[in-house]
Amino acid sequence: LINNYSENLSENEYDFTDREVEEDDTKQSNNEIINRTIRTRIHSQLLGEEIVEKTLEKIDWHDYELIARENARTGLGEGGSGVEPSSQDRNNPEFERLYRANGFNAFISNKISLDRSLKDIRHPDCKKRLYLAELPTVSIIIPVHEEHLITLIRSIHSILNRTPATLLEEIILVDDNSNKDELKKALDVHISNLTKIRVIRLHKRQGLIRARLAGARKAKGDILIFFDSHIEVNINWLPPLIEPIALNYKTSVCQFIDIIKWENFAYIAQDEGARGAFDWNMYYKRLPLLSTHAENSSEPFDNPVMAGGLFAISQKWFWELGGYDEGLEIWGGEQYEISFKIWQCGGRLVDAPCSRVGHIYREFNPHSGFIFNNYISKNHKRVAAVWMDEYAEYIYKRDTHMKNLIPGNIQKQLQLRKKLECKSFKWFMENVAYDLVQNYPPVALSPYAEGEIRSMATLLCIDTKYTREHSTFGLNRCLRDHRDLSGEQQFELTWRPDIRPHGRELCFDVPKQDKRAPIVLFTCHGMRGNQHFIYDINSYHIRHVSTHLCLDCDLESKMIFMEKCNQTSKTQQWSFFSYNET
Ligand code: UD2
Ligand code: MN
Repeated sequence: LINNYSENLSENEYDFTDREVEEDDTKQSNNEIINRTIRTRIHSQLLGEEIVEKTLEKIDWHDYELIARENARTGLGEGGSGVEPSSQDRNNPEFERLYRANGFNAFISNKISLDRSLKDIRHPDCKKRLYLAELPTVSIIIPVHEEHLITLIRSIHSILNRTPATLLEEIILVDDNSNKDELKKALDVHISNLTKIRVIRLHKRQGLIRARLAGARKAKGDILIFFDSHIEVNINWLPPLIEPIALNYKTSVCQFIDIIKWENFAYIAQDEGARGAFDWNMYYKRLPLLSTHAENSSEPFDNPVMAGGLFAISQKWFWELGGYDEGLEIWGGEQYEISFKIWQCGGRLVDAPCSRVGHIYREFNPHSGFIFNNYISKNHKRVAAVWMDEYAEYIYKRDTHMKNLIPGNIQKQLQLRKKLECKSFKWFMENVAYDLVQNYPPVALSPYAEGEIRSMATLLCIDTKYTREHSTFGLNRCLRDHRDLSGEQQFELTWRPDIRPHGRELCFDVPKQDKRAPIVLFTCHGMRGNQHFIYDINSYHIRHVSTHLCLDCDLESKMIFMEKCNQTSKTQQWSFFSYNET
């Protein structure tokens, strides 16, 4: 493996120096606080006061030599093209293993150069734009938990190759207690030896939020940039991202996030921009661009809520905002916390169309791990309780369980909100996310049922195994009885009413009315039809409304399907882990 990538590494123009892997102490020492205070003073001179833009020199930051070199590259995946798996690939046991372990086709990633070129898909105006000649320095912070090594190294290469060296203070990789030997070894030996790269190791899994905090505490750059470990930055991504911050340190900036397809690593645009938002189940959603943006489409525009993974913020503003809430666990919710804080406490969040970064959106999350610990809901509860005022009620009405969830100690966050004299959530909803309610109405309905769906005849559970759209699925041993298993057995019978694996927008769908009609996963449309199910608590039937068929299973093959309803058939009886009659 080392041989595989060391060749590529030496192509890199950065030299190697000895470095030690730093151990994290999670707590800050006094010295660090003093250091930060001194640094902060320097920052406020550098970034603090509004600078009059006109008087400052602007330059063309494009690296034309690099662009020419990249254009000349040929090979698999070059120019951001996709690499289709061959049938031989698919039959290789490693292909499936790497997919399961990562939630993307890491087998394909291994075939693509660490320095592959991308296609310049920016708005044409971006090619002509100039940015301040003097820009602040950046520290890039990347949390890493059991990530695929080659993909991580490609992320680092893309940063080192496409970032002006004068602006890059460092890349800080925070290893969130990964267990993979090859990953740990590569981080310790090869990666931490690269100039400008620092590795911090956490000895207990902290989750991505506290991992980012641990990185931020060590950062020396004026600006913090947070990334995931499976990204590729595109041409001239940095200057447009940080110029708005240089002009006002309370502005935080998000890149346009492009898609690196999990199937074949093709680099494609997600769309030509949208504004971030959420619905009242706290799922991240997007709002249309405003018409005012059309004439100025390469100009940064206001964004109510960031996607979470990729953004830039000045050190000074980040710490004035208290960093992230340390009580947020593992994954999720932090994008809302930081976005609400930025806006409500007097800052601004914008998207910069000329700064583009690709991200692999996984097909499923392979590390969700302990599904019995509902940390995502708890994170959302903390954010709602601190920042959302009376609007939190909409969430609680949707999900009664959220109302009773205890958020833990939030005194520090409440005090911060008071100290910074932050504005109300009503202000945010009326001035920043003013079209959110119209797009995502807070219909006050909670799921009818949620949790595992257990067959009373077999005592087995329905398991969708993070499978993709159009796939069928069947029964498996229940995770609740066998915690060593992996699988996807948490479902919701939503108010629409449809049945979906928790946190995914795929629904049980009955496309045909045959005998033993199959059930497949299909993108949720919320229009009832083929996705309309009800649960009858008296007969324990799960009934498909339009076909009048009942969910049934085969004792032998463990398949599930739809069959004519039969009151006495035990194979048609199902228990939902929880059921609300409201
Ligand atoms: C999306 C965001 C992510 C974060 C998350 C919600 C984008 C593109 N990505 O994540 O940044 O906001 O939603 O919280 O907007 N990791 C750890 N420890 C853990 C779990 C994850 O260090 O316990 C790392 C992981 O290696 C990765 C990063 O955190 O580098 C984000 O995790 P992900 O890529 O699994 O999550 P994703 O893309 O769904
Ligand atoms: Mn990610």
